[in-house]
Amino acid sequence: MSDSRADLLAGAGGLVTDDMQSDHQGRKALLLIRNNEDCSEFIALVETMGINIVEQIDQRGRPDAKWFMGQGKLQDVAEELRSASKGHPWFGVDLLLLHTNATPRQLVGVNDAVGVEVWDRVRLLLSLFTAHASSVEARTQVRIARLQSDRTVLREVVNQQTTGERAGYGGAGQTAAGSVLTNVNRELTALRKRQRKHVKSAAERRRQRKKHAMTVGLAGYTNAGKSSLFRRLSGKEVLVEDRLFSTLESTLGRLESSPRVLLADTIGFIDGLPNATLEAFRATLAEAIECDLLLLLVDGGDALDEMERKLLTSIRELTERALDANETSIMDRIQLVLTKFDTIEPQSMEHIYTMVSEHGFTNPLVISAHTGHGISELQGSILDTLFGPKRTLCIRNGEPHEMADEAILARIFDAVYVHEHAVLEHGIEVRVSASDEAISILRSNHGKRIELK
Ligand SMILES: Nc1nc2c(ncn2[C@@H]2O[C@H](COP(=O)(O)OP(=O)(O)OP(=O)(O)O)[C@@H](O)[C@H]2O)c(=O)[nH]1
Ligand SMILES: [Mg+2]
Repeated sequence: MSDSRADLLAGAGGLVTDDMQSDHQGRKALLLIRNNEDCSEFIALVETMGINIVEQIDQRGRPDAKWFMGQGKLQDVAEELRSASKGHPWFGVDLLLLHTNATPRQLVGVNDAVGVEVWDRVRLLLSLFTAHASSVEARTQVRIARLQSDRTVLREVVNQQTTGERAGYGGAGQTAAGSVLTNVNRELTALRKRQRKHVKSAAERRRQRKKHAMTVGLAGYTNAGKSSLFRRLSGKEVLVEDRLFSTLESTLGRLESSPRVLLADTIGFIDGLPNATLEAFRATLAEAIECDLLLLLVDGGDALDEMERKLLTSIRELTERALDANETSIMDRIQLVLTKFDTIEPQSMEHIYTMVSEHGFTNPLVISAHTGHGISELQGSILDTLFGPKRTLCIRNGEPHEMADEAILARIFDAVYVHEHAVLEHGIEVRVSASDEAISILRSNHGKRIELK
């Protein structure tokens, strides 16, 4: 980043709108907390990025509308930061973290007071997404989300300059922050246009695919084990890591045992992402949500209240997204899957079943992508839901003037899901997954030639 840009942004709530700043490994940060709130997830996110929190500073009381902390406390922090010399634990700290979502006014206020970059929860997530985004598509959606968020901060700065709360007017009538805002708006328009085009062609591809295959979406809180299950079921290599938001885009693969079934792995959910930010990821989520069956994954190794929090966040996100798409039936298409069975204490199983059934999930499946526990049951259940129960049909040899056995077999292939078939002396035996309805249609078309065993 050029010096002039850095100067310019130094007064803009600590925004660094440049893409350059995507590696935060090794940075040192302070974490400001109000009222001793639980920050474990926030800290896990920070650690995922390789940032080192050198101290947590907690203060009781209502968050201040401008300074987040009490003004005196914040000034003390700023003073100590400025004077920290070599040997002081705060030496080299160039990032201040606020554990929760702050208003643009607070971000600007705190940045003005301390003079280093300030991230609240949303800015932390956006930085993490930026660091993990590897494809063009993921980078575009993350950039849109970032610019949208930057824009609210820039607007606050411009607003303060217009009302005279802060200096900023140069000669040309527009403030420096104002011209950055103009650029941000311009870039957003261009990126949105590109994304709209992409969304349109992705939707068309989805529509085409649906003609030939059934789709199963994998959804759940970040780190629930979606990609691990995807890999197990499809055999396709995807990134699996013990970090939050390894996956930022969707990947499609075929169910290894049943190529007519497509699987979609996608980005996970998390608490505290405002709708405007999530909006940028909607197209990615659509890949998994617009499916015939949705597997909702919940990490079985979590503590019960943590599991419930993540389950509720996932349900909320799914229903909101579905409502956006004018769909009300999403809950009917969800199968709950408890993952990481190998990490679940046997005595907790009963409590887990009780908790999930309180939220309407009476038949959760339990799996481990690591040990393979429950995987074949899950595959069976997927086929059962999509095509109907597994059963055996027998095509009886016909008279010479009747339809050939092979022609009937071809009809069966078209109508239901065929696992295998064998030619026997008296006809052809076919193992299928099929609904009662599909079977009765076949039988009414082919009379006594098709027998249900
Ligand atoms: N012990 C155990 N660990 C698992 C199992 N399945 C997944 N994990 C681990 O959980 C972590 C997250 O797994 P992923 O498959 O990347 O989870 P994800 O839901 O795709 O995560 P994001 O894409 O980051 O949202 C990894 O460290 C996996 O090795 C399991 O069955 N048992
Ligand atoms: Mg993943």
